[in-house]
Amino acid sequence: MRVAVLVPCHNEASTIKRVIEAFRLELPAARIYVFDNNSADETAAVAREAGATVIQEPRLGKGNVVQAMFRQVDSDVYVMVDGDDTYPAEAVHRLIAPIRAGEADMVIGSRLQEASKSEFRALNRLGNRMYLFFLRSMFGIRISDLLSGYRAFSRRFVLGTPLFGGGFETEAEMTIRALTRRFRVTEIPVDLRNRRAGSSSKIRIIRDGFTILKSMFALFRDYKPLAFFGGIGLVLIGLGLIPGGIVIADFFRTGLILRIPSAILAVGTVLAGFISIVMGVILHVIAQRFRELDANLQTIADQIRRSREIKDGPLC
Ligand SMILES: Nc1nc2c(ncn2[C@@H]2O[C@H](COP(=O)(O)OP(=O)(O)OP(=O)(O)O)[C@@H](O)[C@H]2O)c(=O)[nH]1
Ligand SMILES: [Mg+2]
Repeated sequence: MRVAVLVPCHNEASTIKRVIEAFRLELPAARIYVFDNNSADETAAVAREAGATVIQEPRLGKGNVVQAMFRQVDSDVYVMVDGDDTYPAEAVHRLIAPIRAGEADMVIGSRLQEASKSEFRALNRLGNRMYLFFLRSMFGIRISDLLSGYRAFSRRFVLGTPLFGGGFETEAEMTIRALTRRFRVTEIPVDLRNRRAGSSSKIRIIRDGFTILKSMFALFRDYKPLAFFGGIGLVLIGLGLIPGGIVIADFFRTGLILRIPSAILAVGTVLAGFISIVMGVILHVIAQRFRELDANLQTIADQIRRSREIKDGPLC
């Protein structure tokens, strides 16, 4: 089975050599790809010298690079790891084992499981907790690390998962798409190291934090439209009942509609709420139909792959 190690990099010249050497030691037969994103330092040259295949991606952003990786690299097992030397290469065997055994389509190297001894900055730990809370409330998904940059994928997942997020929302996007589209996802604990002195973080907490949240809400709207628009509808109806209740109380007391503006506001808000709920129902039915279509397409792709395997030997 071919294994490809994919390393997204933006200005990681100080650490990339160590990452390549560590993975070469663990997986001597694997091909290591460094996807360089307009680095201003020597990342590409250092990576090439260390024996990696360097591919340039002109569109800045980790998500853009992940999309390029999924399109350009052909392998049976894929490992994605940051170029900042914070993830342990020794854990890669445990990471790819479920993919090799055909038991999972995505394995997340979780930095936040109980068994993980991770050096986490307090703000990052808090941010991760918040995202896990949103993930659980919106999608009912319970995992321990939504944003880990250390993962293994099956060929089936890489070929069958369209990604659109261009930046640091890419990990959240791939996790949510995988789980809502019923790919098999498992987690294994890994220990995160702090960045070494001289290497600097690319994440901008506020900006990237909002992008991740925005992308989670967009996926919630797309995959759970009834909960999204139905929720908005119920809130609107609830708000409309405040002026509406007053107008109705007046009516029962006096037999007259005394507050015309309140009555108009109540009718408008309650109607908007109903429209939102109806929209949610329509989109839910459409999404359900697309889910069936998606499942059928995956079955067809699996069958084609299986018939090729029988002809050419195992692919994945
Ligand atoms: N190709 C590419 N890689 C990027 C880009 N931005 C970040 N990366 C890489 O993505 C990986 C993760 O970025 P980090 O800055 O380590 O983000 P993080 O791991 O969430 O946070 P810290 O490790 O705490 O800094 C690193 O290998 C970066 O070099 C980008 O625009 N293009
Ligand atoms: Mg990092």
